[in-house]
Amino acid sequence: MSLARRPLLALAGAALAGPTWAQGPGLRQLARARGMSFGTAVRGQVLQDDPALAALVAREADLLVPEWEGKWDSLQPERGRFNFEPLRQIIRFAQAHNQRVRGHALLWHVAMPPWLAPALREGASQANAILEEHITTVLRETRETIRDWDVLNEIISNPPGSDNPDPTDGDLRPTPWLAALGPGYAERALRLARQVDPTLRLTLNDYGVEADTPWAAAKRARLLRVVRGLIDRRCPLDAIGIQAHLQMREPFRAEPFIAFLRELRGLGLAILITELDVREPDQLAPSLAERDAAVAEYAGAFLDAAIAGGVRTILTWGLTDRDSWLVQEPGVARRDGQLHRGLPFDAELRPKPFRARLARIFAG
Ligand code: 9MR
Repeated sequence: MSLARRPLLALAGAALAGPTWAQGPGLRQLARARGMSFGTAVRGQVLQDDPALAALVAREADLLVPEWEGKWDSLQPERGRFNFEPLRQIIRFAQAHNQRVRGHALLWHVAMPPWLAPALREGASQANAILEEHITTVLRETRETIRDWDVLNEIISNPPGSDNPDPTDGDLRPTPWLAALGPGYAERALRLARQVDPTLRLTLNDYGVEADTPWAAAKRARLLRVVRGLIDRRCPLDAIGIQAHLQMREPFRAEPFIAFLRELRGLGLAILITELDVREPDQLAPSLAERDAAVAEYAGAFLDAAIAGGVRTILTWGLTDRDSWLVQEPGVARRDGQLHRGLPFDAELRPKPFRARLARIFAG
């Protein structure tokens, strides 16, 4: 744990003893009662170091996704040396609390260990062998404990106008994987995963498809083209993960988003919200109460649309403002010294209107 986060631990005991969050059913229970599922990303280190947060995760979530422990740099820090202990720690936590775990991510161009990009440049047959060894070894390890993996993460290119546009008008994002293996790599990874673990749910997970903007519409079209191409080639694919790192400065409108979800469902795919959180706009409302109400409203409108479009599984990317990448990642954290309040609980683990909105949604 970083020194910067240490002082917050002093608050943990107080929050644990406090009257607010321990009342009423947890979100996991409310979701279950509605035939839905609620979960969150977790980091093993945080579960270990922060008992109050761990208790909150146990109470609120019935589905966990490792925020880091299922990525290449955790699982295969050196070429050919696999390290499953951090992932196993999260799986043990989940088992102890009767929670399920989903996997993230078998193929991504970020969180690559330093050896990987140079190794992929050794040529297509080496790159193929590396991908095959990783997917095979990891899925053999998790066959009994993880039944849903993000096989492909963020493979769709970002159109002009988005935060991080790609220098291409191709549908696939230019990454070391695309460079090494060509456009067939997505199909290759999915087929391999199906072969190693035939009943695993294979998920393609991506972001930037939520807003009512021209570039998000373009990204929805790119994703649909890629997915249709895979299905036309009878490539196995079961679900689409919509990350939903929402940004309040972007307009959201239910109709185009629901239409997109219906197209995906029409292709026989399940849809999950996998990484929900909300970035507040540059111009903040004057009080915390107003800010929190606005975040809840934005997230709520999005979730209502998602559910109308057939979503039954919702995960937030962390539960609290204490442990969120929104406050920790430079470039995403606010520049005005304020902390984003984009998750259901605040940094002292108190529930915010976002949590109440989730509870209302699950209560129907
Ligand atoms: O929240 C994660 C952060 O702690 C990591 O440093 C980063 C790189 O591994 O990944 C973040 O999670 C990302 C997720 O894996 C994929 N979608 C976007 C998430 C936020 O960047």
